[in-house]
Amino acid sequence: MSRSLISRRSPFGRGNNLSEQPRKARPQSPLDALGWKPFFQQQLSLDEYEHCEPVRVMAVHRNRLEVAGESGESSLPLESISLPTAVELRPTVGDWLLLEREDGGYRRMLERSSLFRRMAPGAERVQLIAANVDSVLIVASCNQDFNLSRIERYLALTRAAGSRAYLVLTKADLCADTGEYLEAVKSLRELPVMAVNALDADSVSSLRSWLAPGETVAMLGSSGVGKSSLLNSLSGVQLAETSAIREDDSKGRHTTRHRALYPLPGGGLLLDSPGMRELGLAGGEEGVAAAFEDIDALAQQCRFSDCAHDAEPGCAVQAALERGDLDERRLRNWRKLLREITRNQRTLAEQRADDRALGQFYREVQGHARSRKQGRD
Ligand SMILES: Nc1nc2c(ncn2[C@@H]2O[C@H](COP(=O)(O)OP(=O)(O)OP(=O)(O)O)[C@@H](O)[C@H]2O)c(=O)[nH]1
Ligand SMILES: [Mg+2]
Ligand SMILES: [Zn+2]
Repeated sequence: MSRSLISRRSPFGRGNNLSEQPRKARPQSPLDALGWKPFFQQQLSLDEYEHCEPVRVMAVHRNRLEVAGESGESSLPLESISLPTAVELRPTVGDWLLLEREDGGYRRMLERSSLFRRMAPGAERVQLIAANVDSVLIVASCNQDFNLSRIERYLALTRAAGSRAYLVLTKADLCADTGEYLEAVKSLRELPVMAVNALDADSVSSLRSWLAPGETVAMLGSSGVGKSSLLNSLSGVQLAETSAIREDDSKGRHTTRHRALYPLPGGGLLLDSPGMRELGLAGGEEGVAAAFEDIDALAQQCRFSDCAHDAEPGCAVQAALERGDLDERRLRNWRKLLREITRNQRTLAEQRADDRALGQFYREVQGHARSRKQGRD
């Protein structure tokens, strides 16, 4: 692929020029501003260091990737990459790729520091959400769409990926009393929370401490909670389209269609994504354990190590429920998420076995075809 075929723009050219912003921290290189870290640098061989340019995947489209690097933004046709069959090894938003300096050709993808994935809705497959995410803004709105169990699900996913989590409660301006929402999220323990008006630049500026320069921050939240509005207010530019929610149930209209990573003027990169109606957990019991530390700790005090926490004698979980120390809804959600993980892992294991069998079948067919051909020659 020739470089001249590639359109080059500044990754910061969409109205938010990083160099124009006053900054307290030490000046960053363009690569640092895109989230480049020693973790990635260390993976380069001497040859790659000399001959390759690292670029970050800013957006994924049907047949091309939008990437950004030291020399600006470009488009990388997917056909120029030999994509591995395993979904988890394919480039997703946030990934770092090495391209040949000479001709822009694809060399390889770098190892990830974190990976967000989910069960693809309606399919027995894993779908990648984003890679190399440092922290997550879980976004929920102070209206009838607020759902504590959904927030717990996002939290489990975030903890499983090993990323930091923050909770942003939007639409504080439309809500008579944010107190009840703040009270409700207290059960989530170690989760820092802020209530904002996502349409107001002053109000969202309080989130900047969670968006340090070079940090990659994803947003998880259902449609209509104000993810794109947050992005627009934080960047000071209308980067993403937004649209009004439905009046009857406060649900959104799935306005954002693509995942994309946006560098913010004060540093930090924000990932805007479509509201995900279904966010099936593809794995990560440890994420659930971390998001439900209280229940996990109780479960370890049960008399029987295989306690199902139903009616067993000496069950610490049931005892906490009776004392009123544990919310029944929270316990139900914990069980539900763990059951879901077990079910999905079984499905994925069967799927992988099927894939392997199919691969073997194709190899055998090819082998037969070759030996028949050799017999004829
Ligand atoms: N008053 C007020 N309106 C808000 C706030 N946040 C979002 N909105 C409005 O809510 C609607 C939905 O906001 P979006 O930013 O499009 O929501 P989204 O999360 O990006 O939705 P999807 O792209 O569908 O996932 C828009 O009409 C916004 O103007 C807020 O804090 N206060
Ligand atoms: Mg949106
Ligand atoms: Zn028990």
